[in-house]
Amino acid sequence: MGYRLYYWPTIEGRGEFIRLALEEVGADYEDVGRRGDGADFEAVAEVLRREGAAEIPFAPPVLEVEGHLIAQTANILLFLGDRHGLAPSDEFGRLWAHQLQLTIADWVVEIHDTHHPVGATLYYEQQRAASKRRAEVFRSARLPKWLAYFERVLATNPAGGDFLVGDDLTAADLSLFQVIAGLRYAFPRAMARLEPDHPRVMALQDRVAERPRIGAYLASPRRIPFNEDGIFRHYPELDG
Ligand SMILES: N[C@@H](CCC(=O)N[C@@H](CS)C(=O)NCC(=O)O)C(=O)O
Repeated sequence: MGYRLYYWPTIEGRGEFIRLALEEVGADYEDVGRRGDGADFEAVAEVLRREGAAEIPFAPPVLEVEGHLIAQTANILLFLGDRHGLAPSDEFGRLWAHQLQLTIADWVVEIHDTHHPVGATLYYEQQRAASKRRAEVFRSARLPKWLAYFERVLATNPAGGDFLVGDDLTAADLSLFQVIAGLRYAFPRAMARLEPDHPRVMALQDRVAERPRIGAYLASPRRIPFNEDGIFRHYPELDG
């Protein structure tokens, strides 16, 4: 089955949560924004105004499958998880994994807002002072709270805590991996300070990176390097 992923060509962004899931299951997919035909941004923008689409997406990432357009990162991962064994099969396990996915989505918004506290339509340079305040609060209060939460989820998993849910990988594990990788890029000093207190989260990080398909993907040109246009941006003045 072939999928089409629509996401902005130059950043990992929220598209990366989908790419990691597609790569882990070895899915056949086209990353439309990155096909290199010179119309990459336009190809992604087109899907948002597609004539005759039954489901109109508000924003990318969008996954096209069998003529349907699925949007909202957590929703796409709910679909892929069910289809490709990246989710528990029982009702409450499935809801729990999805709950964690939605929680990660909330975290991602907070991370984004450290460099865009006033609004997404202004450049970072236009909201520097507010970013500094926001990032301070994020680093001192919110980041420790988020990390402690996921450490606790792993510690209390009755199946042992190698993964967030049950005893097997879910899309939520892949997404947590991406958030930690991004935080290490964006806030290296804060993360160096906090990581030792969260050994289970960091062990999961290594476990995901060592998975054969994920490892191959991370080493490939398909993995876009972090940069200062995406969600996880390294501005030294926001770290500490
Ligand atoms: N809640 C949505 C957010 C989607 C979103 O904000 N997409 C960004 C890129 S990461 C975008 O292009 N937004 C355009 C806009 O909000 O106008 C999700 O999780 O997928």
